[in-house]
Amino acid sequence: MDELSAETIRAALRSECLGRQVLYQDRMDSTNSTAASLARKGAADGFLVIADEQTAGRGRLGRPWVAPRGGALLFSLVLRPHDSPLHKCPRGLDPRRAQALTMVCSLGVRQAILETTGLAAQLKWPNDILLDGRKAGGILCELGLDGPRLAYAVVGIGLNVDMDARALPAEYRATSLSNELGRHVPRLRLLCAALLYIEQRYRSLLAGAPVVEEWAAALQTIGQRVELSTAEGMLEGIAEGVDADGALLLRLDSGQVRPVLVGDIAAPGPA
Ligand code: BT5
Repeated sequence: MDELSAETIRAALRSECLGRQVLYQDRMDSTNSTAASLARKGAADGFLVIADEQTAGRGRLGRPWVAPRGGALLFSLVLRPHDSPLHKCPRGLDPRRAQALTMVCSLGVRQAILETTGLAAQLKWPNDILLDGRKAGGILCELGLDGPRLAYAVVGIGLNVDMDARALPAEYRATSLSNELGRHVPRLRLLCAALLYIEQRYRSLLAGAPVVEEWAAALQTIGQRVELSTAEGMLEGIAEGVDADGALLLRLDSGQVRPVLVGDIAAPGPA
């Protein structure tokens, strides 16, 4: 287990903005909750909140995020697209396009995993990071709105790095980088690479470049028959692609194509 601290992180940073301000604690309830409360008090774009252990880590829709102390990367970034030193973007980001922030983070983490370990992670719509078909990480993007405008976003990233994911409940179908490689994987180098590669894509997003093509190309489920659990119930069909906002385009058996922005791919459907 490698030691993380605000000092070791600052010394190893490769990014210009993300992580320049950092709050590290060995234990927090949830880095997303702490980051959101700091954002409400004015924390700047790129503020990093990171912990060795969470007592109430969460995923989407109130689901738990569980990780043993010290073996995972558990961090959140405060992002303020309308007020970023990386690129002047006074119009900010339309909250309806906020899935782009999840795309930026998953692609950055994927590149960091490749650079530091040689492993090629797959992404699963909408927010999973997979290794060999098992879940190694997830992203939780939460928004702070000021009327119709995005005041801030908090993107939280949980990644199973140096831990035995077989100790997690079997139904998670989880793995970790160290499980896949059969060796110890230090977290600090991976964290700093992730911040750099997230920042590069975040900067392009602020400059108006679309990230959706790169994201769609990294998604593992496109072209497959899937079962999708949504607020309206289960839907089944072929995952044909994603639209510019990141909604999954599901071709139903009726031939109709339905965009779904919020949901989970429950299982690959019958062939
Ligand atoms: C996610 O949600 O995948 C987003 C997870 C984000 C976690 C980070 S950690 C830092 C920051 N602070 C927080 O409090 N959260 C963020 P979702 O798609 O809803 O998936 C949640 C599901 O993943 C759970 O219901 C479990 O089935 C599974 N799961 C929980 N812990 C896991 C782990 N360590 N590895 C793999 N799967 C896990």
